[in-house]
Amino acid sequence: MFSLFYGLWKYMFSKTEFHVLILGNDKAGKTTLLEKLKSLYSNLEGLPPDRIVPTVGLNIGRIEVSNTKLVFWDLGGQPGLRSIWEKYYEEAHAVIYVIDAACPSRFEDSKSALEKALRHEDLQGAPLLILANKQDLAEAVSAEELARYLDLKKLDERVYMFEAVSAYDGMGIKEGLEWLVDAMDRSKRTQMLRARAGDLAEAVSAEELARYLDLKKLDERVYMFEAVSAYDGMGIKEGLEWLVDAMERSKRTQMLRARAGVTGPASA
Ligand SMILES: Nc1nc2c(ncn2[C@@H]2O[C@H](COP(=O)(O)OP(=O)(O)OP(=O)(O)O)[C@@H](O)[C@H]2O)c(=O)[nH]1
Ligand SMILES: [Mg+2]
Repeated sequence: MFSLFYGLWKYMFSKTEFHVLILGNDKAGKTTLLEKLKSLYSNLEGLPPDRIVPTVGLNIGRIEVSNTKLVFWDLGGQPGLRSIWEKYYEEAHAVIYVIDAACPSRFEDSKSALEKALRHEDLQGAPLLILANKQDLAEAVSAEELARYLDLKKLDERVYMFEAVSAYDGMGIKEGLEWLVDAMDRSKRTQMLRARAGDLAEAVSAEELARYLDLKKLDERVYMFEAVSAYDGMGIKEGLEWLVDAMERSKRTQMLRARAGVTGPASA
């Protein structure tokens, strides 16, 4: 039981870390958004827009929002670089998809790249925040218009939201991000990623494991189940003390000692 309570405690009070993938066409404003996020949520002054160059590799940004650590992965959006995106899908808790709302001629390209990403099974269940960026420009369409235009059929069962933002002046970014953190907190995908990372909140107790294994052959053997964590050391001392004691009392130890020519009782 202890392991379950400990797991629950750890689950509730330790800082959660989420990985957020920032995707979208080239020139949509992904890196500008990342730098703005750093300015808004950390002590770091993000790069000014005129120092930002097209992304070829990966930009990483870390911020903290209400006791939650967020790690952003910003990838290059040029068509030749999009094949790299899927390498990051498996570990991502959520996706921010950035669209240049002032450039309707590229909506179709955005839509097909997004649909392709959403079809990938490694992104199953990942909450999706679609940003209609560049709202500081007069010609930018609203979030509603962009949603109508994209008309994404595949979104039905996905947790998603459209938000109008400007990576230049910061408009809408906090609202979008708050929604995303909440969506990741509630998401089944987050549970799944935690379980895969071996989070103790998902671990069953030693008793439950023993019941599950139901080892018939153990009847005559001296044995014990112990709940442990090789990460933080929980349970390991108790298990090892029991094992030393069991070895001292064991007939097998007597037999091995006799074979090695050591005389006297096993506990000597
Ligand atoms: N007016 C305006 N321009 C923006 C905004 N966000 C980005 N830009 C401009 O759009 C261009 C592309 O921005 P980036 O952030 O490099 O775009 P990206 O999506 O990272 O592009 P890749 O790295 O090539 O995939 C730059 O000239 C930015 O200054 C915005 O909110 N408003
Ligand atoms: Mg970029």
